[in-house]
Amino acid sequence: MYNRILIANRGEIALRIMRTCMDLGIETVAVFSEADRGARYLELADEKFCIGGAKSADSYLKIDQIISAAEIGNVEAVHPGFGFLAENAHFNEVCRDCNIDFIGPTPDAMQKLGDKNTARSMARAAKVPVVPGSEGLIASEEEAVKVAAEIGYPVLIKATAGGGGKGMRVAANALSLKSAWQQATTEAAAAFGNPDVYIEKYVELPRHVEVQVLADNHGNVVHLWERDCSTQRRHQKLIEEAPGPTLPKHVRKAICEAAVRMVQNAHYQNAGTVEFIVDKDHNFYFIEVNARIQVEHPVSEMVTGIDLIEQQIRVASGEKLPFKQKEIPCNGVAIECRINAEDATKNFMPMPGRIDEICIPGGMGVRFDTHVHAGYNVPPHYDSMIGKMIVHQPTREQAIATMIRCLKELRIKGIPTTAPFQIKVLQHNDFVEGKVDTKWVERTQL
Ligand code: MV4
Repeated sequence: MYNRILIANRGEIALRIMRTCMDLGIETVAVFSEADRGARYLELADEKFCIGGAKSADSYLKIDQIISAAEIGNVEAVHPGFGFLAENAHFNEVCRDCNIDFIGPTPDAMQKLGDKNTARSMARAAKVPVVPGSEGLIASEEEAVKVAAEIGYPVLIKATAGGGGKGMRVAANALSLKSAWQQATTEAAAAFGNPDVYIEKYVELPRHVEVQVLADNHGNVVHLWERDCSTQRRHQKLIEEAPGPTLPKHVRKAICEAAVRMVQNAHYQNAGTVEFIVDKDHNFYFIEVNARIQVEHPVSEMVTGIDLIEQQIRVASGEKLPFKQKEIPCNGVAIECRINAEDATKNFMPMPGRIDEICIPGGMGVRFDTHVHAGYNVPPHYDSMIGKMIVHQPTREQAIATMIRCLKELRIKGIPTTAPFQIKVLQHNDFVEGKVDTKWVERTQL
């Protein structure tokens, strides 16, 4: 087990990692930008280093600065959290070259799975269902038209270096496909430095279901069941829950087993998420692997009783998984609401600023992961999430009721948040009946 770990992140996930490290008796080294100087969570670290200016590019994305902090801080491992450098294979490699463990997959697995077309081929090889589409990359608009004619419209053009919805274009017919291909490749080259795209049949109004997986360095792989993340707006998740509310038992079993096969074949190690879309007939299709711990990992922790950050650290240090698949339950229902400093009445405009007062809910099955406090200034430089309300109850009905109570009890004075909007979603019949797909928020007047 490690003695000292550097946390290459900020905010609630940095505090989340610190807490598990402290529970395990592991010292922590924190890094912070000028914008985060003085943040209260930093006081919990055994040592902290300023790594640069407020802009992410000047601090949390500065590999040399973070490595310097790791060297001076004399750490054995780095936990990247999510976002920033969490899926940067080069950073992963630099850590290992400097004899610092990267708490995550190998650079090779990260690199391969980061290329979405390669990941798709790996899924096929693992007999994981993929959306009907091109065998490989599409080199011209003529080839795009040919492939689309075979799979049928509408089709989705995806950037192989994209992910999370970035670099996607829908085309309803051959004419629009030609311009969509041009736009997609130009946009991908500009955004990712890689113009390569592939094509898939567009699955209308899918649900977004993802499977949490955990693999050690000894060939053992388990899943921690699935999460439904369909309640999202423009690819920004708002509410996540475990287990998925609409999956029949046989589909849950199949999708979780497919995720395990994918991870085994990819020689993936540590925590990861295998993401699927599920159509109205419960057909599921592989989309991508997220090679990091995710924002919504707490809902999987609540229903399984497993501390995922602890297991990430143990696995990275070479330990074997301490449980077999049959020992991992899925108890009750957990729901997470991301509390963002945004004004839902103003098109979810980010509203950074000072939190004058905050009252955090509690009670049976209530968890609020946050780094903010009264007097905290929400900086404008990073994403707008200021905390995550998580509830865990025996049934989905109870979990929804407790979440609504908590969102009402939550008092944050000084900035608007998404809580009032999420109350409306949780009270809506479609949500209660599990009829929310990935476009529901955008088409429903709340
Ligand atoms: C799709 C899809 C429908 N058909 N692929 C979105 C980003 C990445 N996670 C994969 N995504 C999707 N891939 C096919 N062939 C629907 C999504 C999707 C989505 C698409 C548009 C708007 C919001 C979305 C939310 C989740 C998934």
